Amino acid sequence: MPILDREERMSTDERTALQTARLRGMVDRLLAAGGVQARRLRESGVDSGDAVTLADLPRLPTTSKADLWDHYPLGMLAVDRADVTVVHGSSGTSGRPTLVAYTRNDIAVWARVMARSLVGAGATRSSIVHNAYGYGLFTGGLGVHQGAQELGATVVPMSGGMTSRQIRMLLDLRPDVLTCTPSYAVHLGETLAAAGVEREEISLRVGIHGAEPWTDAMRDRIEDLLPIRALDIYGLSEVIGPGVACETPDSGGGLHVQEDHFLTETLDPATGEPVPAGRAGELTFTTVTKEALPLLRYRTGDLAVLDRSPAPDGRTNVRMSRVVGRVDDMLVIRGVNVYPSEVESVLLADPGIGPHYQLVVDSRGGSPRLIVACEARPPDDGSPAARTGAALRERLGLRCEVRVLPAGTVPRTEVGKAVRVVRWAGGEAPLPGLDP
Ligand code: DLL
Repeated sequence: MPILDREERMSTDERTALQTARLRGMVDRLLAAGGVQARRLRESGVDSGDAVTLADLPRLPTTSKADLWDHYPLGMLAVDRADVTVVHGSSGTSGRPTLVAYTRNDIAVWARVMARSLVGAGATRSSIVHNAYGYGLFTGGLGVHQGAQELGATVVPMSGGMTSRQIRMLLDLRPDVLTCTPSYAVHLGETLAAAGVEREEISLRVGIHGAEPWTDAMRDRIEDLLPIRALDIYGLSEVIGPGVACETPDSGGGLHVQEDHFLTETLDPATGEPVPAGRAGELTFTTVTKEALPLLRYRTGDLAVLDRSPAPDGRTNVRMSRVVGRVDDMLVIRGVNVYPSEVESVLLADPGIGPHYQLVVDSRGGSPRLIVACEARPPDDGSPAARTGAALRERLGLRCEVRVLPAGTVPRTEVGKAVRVVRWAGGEAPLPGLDP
């Protein structure tokens, strides 16, 4: 399988030299820009990028979403406002928007890392990319779009929603690459099946799915519904958008991080210290080539494991595992820590349960309980609730209530990110059929 750029297969020495030079340049740019990051650098004793090495990284100051909020909307720019060509953002799970800015060169870097992801997935100039990530402030739609154009592929800018029109385009244009959230891939697959379209009639060969957490169990479900290899892509607006890291069919089960642009660390969320190799930590990126909004050691809140061993596909950059959870996503139910992804793995391992689910944290009675709302998958053998309840108890050490609801009850997300956790503090049930 081809590799787009030499930077993806550099030797450690070559990459270290490139990263060091870029880190020094970034530190100088931040100091010259004179904002909050410059102040923190000076406070930590750094007055110039000159002598900084990669080994110094753990001692440099960090940034977080709170900094972007404190300087909302665009107070952390490191360039003249006139050099900003595009603004993107995300609404975030808390509903509080974060805005990010790009120069012309930032957009070129983004298009390139996204093109690397597409090539890694097997796309070529002849590919037709059906892009069902949302277009707009969200980075998914336009990010993938620019990457496909950089590659010279044909992109179909579907955006999210209007599923019947998507089906029509899938059948008429015969794309080989599908880009959308994993939950929307399921929805498309089910809609195609419901329309009586046979697997053999579907032209898609690979799917590039991200923007929300998903599991290997969900991958199996997507690959059952569609004749594709379903690959994971990771990214976030603050760092650049989709294309920070992407899986390839033979990356050996990890996502290659484009670490010539994004220096990657995993930190203990509690202490901020680097975690030992092989342990999950908070992904932290330093955007060494970004111009408009360079972020030093940006703490993402996403938890993953890094692997620096050589990958079977010949790429030498670091691999991250799937995101296993978020620092702020962990539910604490009667003293037990639960990550939604862990529930997804157990739930979807049961062939009798469909891929749509929501975790309802019911705190009406004081001490919260976890209700797992899901749907049966045909042929319904009548026992998935009891089986899955037992499996969840075994895996999480927590008794949860599994409610198998009628097909179609769990809301489908056609636009944006799937909502997996809902709170029930009082009043009406968040889903029909939960009241006993
Ligand atoms: O979701 C960028 C993106 C678009 C990535 C399309 C992949 C595909 P934001 O809206 O800023 O950017 O949200 C970023 O989404 O911090 C993670 O918590 C989550 N996330 C993104 N990709 C994955 C993934 C885009 N593959 C936030 N697995 C991140 C799990 C993901 N979580």
